Amino acid sequence: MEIQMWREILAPYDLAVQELVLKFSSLVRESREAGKYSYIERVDGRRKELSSILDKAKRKGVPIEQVTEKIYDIAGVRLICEFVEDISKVVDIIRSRPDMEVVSEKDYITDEKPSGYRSYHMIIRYEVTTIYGSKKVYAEIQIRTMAMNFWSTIEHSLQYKYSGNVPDDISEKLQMAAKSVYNLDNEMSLIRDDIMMAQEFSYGKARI
Ligand code: 0O2
Repeated sequence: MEIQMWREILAPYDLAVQELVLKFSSLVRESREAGKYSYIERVDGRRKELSSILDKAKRKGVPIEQVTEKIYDIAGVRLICEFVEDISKVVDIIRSRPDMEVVSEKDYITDEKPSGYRSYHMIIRYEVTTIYGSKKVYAEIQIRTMAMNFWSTIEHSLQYKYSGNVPDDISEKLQMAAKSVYNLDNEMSLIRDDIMMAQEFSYGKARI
């Protein structure tokens, strides 16, 4: 397909990422300005590069004409939480939003992947309007703790470095590190109430 054609296809996804990042960042800001603990600590977003979309389509046997219907993470947003308990709160917030239609959910926190990967994934349908008109696109929202994010970022870059064939000894070390991440999240949960109170106190003093 031609470059202009891809621009038209991908424009709604670029806009969806921008809008979703803005909406979730606003939730963080509003909570803090109201002196309330924010269940979301940080928001990231990206539109998948065309080369990665084409790679994924090939890997999954999806014809090029069907990428927008069969690849759900062309628009991707990542919500980073401080504590595991915050993740279900964020999931509830998303489920209750009228502008985000939840299509499917994957709980890799209860059912950790064999690699050690843990994260909560939601696929949503989200409507945007560009110069080409209105369109509902799929977007993937990944929700995870800071510790889970640290692990998955390192693991992802190793997968990239070794082109998906990470040596066994490194995979084993990653699995051990994943257990440490699990333990760290549990230990941090023990002091969650104290940290929440301290944060509400400091945000409560914020300026208008
Ligand atoms: P990238 O480069 O991050 O975009 P499916 O639901 O099976 O049809 P998919 O997309 O494989 O399709 O689903 P899944 O398993 O929910 O994975 C979606 C995304 O989650 C991946 O996107 C990764 O971002 C992340 N992910 C899944 N498994 C792992 C893992 O073992 N390690 C890390 N670090 N991330 C993982 P992409 O397109 O694979 O990659």
